[in-house]
Amino acid sequence: MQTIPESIPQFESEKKYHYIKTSPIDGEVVCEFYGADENTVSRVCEAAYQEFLNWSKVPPPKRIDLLTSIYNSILNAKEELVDCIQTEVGKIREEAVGEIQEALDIINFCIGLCRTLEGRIFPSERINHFMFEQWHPLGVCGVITAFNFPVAVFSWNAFLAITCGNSVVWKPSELAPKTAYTFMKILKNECEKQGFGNLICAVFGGPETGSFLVENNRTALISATGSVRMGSDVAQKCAKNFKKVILELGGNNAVIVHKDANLDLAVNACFFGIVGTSGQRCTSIRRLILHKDVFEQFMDKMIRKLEGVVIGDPRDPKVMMGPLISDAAALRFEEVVHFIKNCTDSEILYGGKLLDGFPVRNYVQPTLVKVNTPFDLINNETFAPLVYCFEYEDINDAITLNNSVPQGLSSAIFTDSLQVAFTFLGGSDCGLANVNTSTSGAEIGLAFGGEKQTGGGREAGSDSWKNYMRRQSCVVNWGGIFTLSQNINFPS
Ligand code: UN1
Repeated sequence: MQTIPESIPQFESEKKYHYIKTSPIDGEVVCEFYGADENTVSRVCEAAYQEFLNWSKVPPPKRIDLLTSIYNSILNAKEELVDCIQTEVGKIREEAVGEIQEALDIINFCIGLCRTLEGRIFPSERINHFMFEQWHPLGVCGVITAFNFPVAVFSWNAFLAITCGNSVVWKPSELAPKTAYTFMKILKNECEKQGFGNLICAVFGGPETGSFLVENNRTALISATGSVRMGSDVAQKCAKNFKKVILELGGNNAVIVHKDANLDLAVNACFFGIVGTSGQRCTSIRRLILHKDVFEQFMDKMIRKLEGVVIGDPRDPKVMMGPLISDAAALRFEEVVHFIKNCTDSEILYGGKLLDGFPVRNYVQPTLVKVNTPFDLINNETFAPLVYCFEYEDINDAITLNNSVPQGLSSAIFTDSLQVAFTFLGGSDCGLANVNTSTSGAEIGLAFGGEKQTGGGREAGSDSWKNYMRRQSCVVNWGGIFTLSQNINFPS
């Protein structure tokens, strides 16, 4: 059995928290590891801090060299990484390859950013004064990631962070340690070659290791992806020390299909939103809000497509949907379906079953539930391909329903009416709002993140880089005469 070290750089820890990672595909053991203890986390953070002092002095355009060599080495290791993601997370090949592409895309973006990290100039009310903003790195950025995008979401954070002159300590999910370790080896090797060996570090382990990272006094920022409960805990711990946070927590994403929508387009897009990554993206569709005139037609088409979904070992090229990540996830799916069937005014239109004939019980059917009377559980995200379906008449009611959950990550509408589309864009309270495309599958070019319980963070494109830097407001008096603002004429 492969044993993964507790940290990179490697330090000896107390062998207290033991983890065995098994594949969601067949339960085979992938690797084992011990969680990094407080002492190890603090030594790793110190090493990252020392490297930050070196790296932050490298002019941003010169950082391109390292980013380019990392880009090339990821490209060379693509097959190895795809293999890890498939075995460890259960993604089909197409999606695992897409995840590596997402990492490469953000590096491309960062390479451009190295020459465009800009500050603004503002007019001063004082004569011969020059006012501008500049941005400085923060220090060590702690990055906590979930199992579902073990490479891409870390990449959004880590590459922006180093582009901005920071160093990084990663606490990957205990459900995807081997992918993280394989990725780290590539990064470490490239960083070492350029003389910045501890620029990107890692600590392996579960929630306890995550807490040590959050509470370590060397981390200046924590970017965390995962559950609302975890995010709330991270936010409270960071608030105590005024540490910066970027949170990307639960989604409860809805798609509205209006009566004038191109239904084939809507069905095709929603199909991926439901089935893709076995419903385990934070952007996956959790709710379908369908106009009453198209409800039946949409459902007929969707159910026909769902009947054709080949579920199984994601390494088989015919398979379209792999397993859920764990037995616990399958159990949760089963409990929710049981509750829906027995305790709610709703009906299962499709699916609802765990599949037999596999070595583990992680394989579930994509499931559509028609909700007649809403119930509390709809407010919680079941991280599985389970979708609550609603009917509406008035577009304003549909938007109200979109906004009625505590989370606010992604939203979408299908319509051919400009008026309806812009009414929706103005009305959705989510961080992401799409017209005629689904809630999942965002490009890296825009800022990614959501509101309310999703945590308010923004990662990836646009000006998200500002979250990894501190702003400095600068005034230079170049005239040789002291002048006060607000017209104050102070007696001297
Ligand atoms: C996530 O699930 O945490 O928009 C990220 C998407 C992907 C990223 C998902 N590009 O579906």
